[in-house]
Amino acid sequence: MSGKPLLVTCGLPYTNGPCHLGHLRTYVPADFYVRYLRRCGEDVVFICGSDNHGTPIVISAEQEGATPRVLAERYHAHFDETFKRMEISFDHFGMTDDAANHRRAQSMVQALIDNGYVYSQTIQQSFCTKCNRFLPDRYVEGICPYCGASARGDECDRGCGRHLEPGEIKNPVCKVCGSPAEMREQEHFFFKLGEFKDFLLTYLDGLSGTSNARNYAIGWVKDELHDWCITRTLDWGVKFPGRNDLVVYVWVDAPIGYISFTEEWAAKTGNDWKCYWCGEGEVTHFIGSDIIYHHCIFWPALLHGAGYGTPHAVVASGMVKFEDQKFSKSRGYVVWTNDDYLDQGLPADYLRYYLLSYTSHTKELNFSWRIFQERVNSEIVNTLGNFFYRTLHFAHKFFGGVPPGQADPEVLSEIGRCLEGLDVSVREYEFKNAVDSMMALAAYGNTYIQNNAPWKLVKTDRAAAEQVIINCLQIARALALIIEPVMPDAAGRAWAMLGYADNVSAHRVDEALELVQSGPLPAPEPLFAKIEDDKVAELEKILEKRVSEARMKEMKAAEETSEISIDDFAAMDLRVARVVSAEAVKGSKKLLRIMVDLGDEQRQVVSGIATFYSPEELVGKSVVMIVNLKPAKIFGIESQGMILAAGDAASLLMPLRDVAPGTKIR
Ligand code: B3M
Ligand code: ZN
Repeated sequence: MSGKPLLVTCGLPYTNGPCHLGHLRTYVPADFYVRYLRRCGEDVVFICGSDNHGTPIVISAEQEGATPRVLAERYHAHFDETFKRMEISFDHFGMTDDAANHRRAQSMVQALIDNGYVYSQTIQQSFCTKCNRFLPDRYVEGICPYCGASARGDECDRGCGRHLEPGEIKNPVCKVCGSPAEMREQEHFFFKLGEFKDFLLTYLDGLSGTSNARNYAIGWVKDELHDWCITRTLDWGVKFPGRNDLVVYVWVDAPIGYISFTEEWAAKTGNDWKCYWCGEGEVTHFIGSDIIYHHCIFWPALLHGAGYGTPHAVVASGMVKFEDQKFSKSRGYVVWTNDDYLDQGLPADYLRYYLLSYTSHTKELNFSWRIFQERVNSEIVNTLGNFFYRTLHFAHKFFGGVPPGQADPEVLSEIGRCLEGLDVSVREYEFKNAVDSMMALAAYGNTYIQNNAPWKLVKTDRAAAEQVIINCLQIARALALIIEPVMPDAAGRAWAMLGYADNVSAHRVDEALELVQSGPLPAPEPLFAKIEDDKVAELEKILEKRVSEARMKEMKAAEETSEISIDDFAAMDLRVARVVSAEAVKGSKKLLRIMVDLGDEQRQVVSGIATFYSPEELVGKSVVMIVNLKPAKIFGIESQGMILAAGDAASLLMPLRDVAPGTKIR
């Protein structure tokens, strides 16, 4: 570490929906990181807040008949409380709609204007004649001009993921009333992002954090860097200086929240916010990998252009899937932190452990209740919990506490090695490795107590049994000290069971090497409880129910409109297939068993076209086939797809020009 004061932030949650596990994938590791550094005696502040502006919140508020501020405050309180329940230890949690942020955002935008980085331009913008208003960002939906997927006004969320500028979306439709929008001229203000190319390339070259953030950003900067429209026609937001009819784009005032929240914290605690944003201190942002562009390109350019310092590191977490499915609120693939987890009586510690140790921080995490149960039961309960309980139970039962003596040097060096590995991993943002090294110490302790069996030894050689248990207690004490950043609650209980009256977090991690002192111990209790099978079945049912309800809703909506989306169409894998052989199915007049060539594989299909075609006339023909249809048994023969035909006489669909077998139909 540089020894400089460090400010750590987390991406600000939008106040238009509850906290889910996708959020926690960023907040838990950030909290782990901060807790660990604090426990190394470093000067670190942990800042976050809620993101209150932007169209999603205005739209949700309109639908509810509430004001955006009321909605923002409600979800703000929700996130604040949920983070506390999850033991996320922010030093301050602000709101982007609070006065400090309005002030800071306006002053920064004014600085950008003064420094010549903002220009005005008249652009074509979607306008709804029925609602009589301009349609910024998510007020409008349409087609992505880059990839053709259905997209919302500011982002191609279901296709290529690109940020879309106002007016860019094709076939715009008003999100509120559904009527097609027309284009109207309006004056807007632009930030000259394009002028920051060289600055960004140099900046990104020296940016710390995870390599995914740096590498994606460098690729984008080299590829294309267009100016950003930074104003929107809305009432809700931070007013653009000198214009009452425009607010700044939410992605301008949201990251500025990092600064204004630091100001609020500094005022509260008597510190200097400038140290982090215009001085010696360093800033590390923890974010989800879907907002790398905003944090590694837009944000440093904004800061630099307004005369501020730039962040030292960006740590980007991988996305979360649920039971193998892409996260989707509308399809029901989501696990809500309160309803589905904490309110089910599950401890924050387990989820923290799972999120940290599942895989490397930048990789995708595929959440599954079964795997969650397996990991908790075998690692937390059976390895860590068991070792701890066996040690304390034995010490209490036979010696009434910690017997006098000193742990053996090998045990101390094992702890020392664990601390070293842990430290390297945390500082490289390899949180899984960090947690794994803690668990390796627990496993070492378990093997040690098992192999030395003090419960046998005590009958023949009490002194030897004493030495074994001192070693185990030394390891148990080290574990209580080092697991605190992962499982703060369990660490606190473990610390108390080891006979300490104070708070474990008041101790440095490296105190794990200080010798255990002899003295009495209270009777221990198990640290952890197993997750039972029926509990998991219950939790899985909640998810299944949500998914099936979402599917019903979707089907109903589809019946009403009878339209399908481009995604529905894309879900069908249609390909050109060449018939290799065909033969009648014995015992059936209608069926043919057909082998087709799909380029890289051959497949067998059973098709009801025997009354219209002879096997010979089909061989060599190219037909159209749906290949990802669920296989079905027809007359006892597996059919791996379906050949498409039209009309009562089953006229086969064939490509007009010759194409290779396996060619995809789009
Ligand atoms: N609220 C989007 C998100 O939650 C946005 C982050 C702002 S960070 C300055 O992904
Ligand atoms: Zn797109």
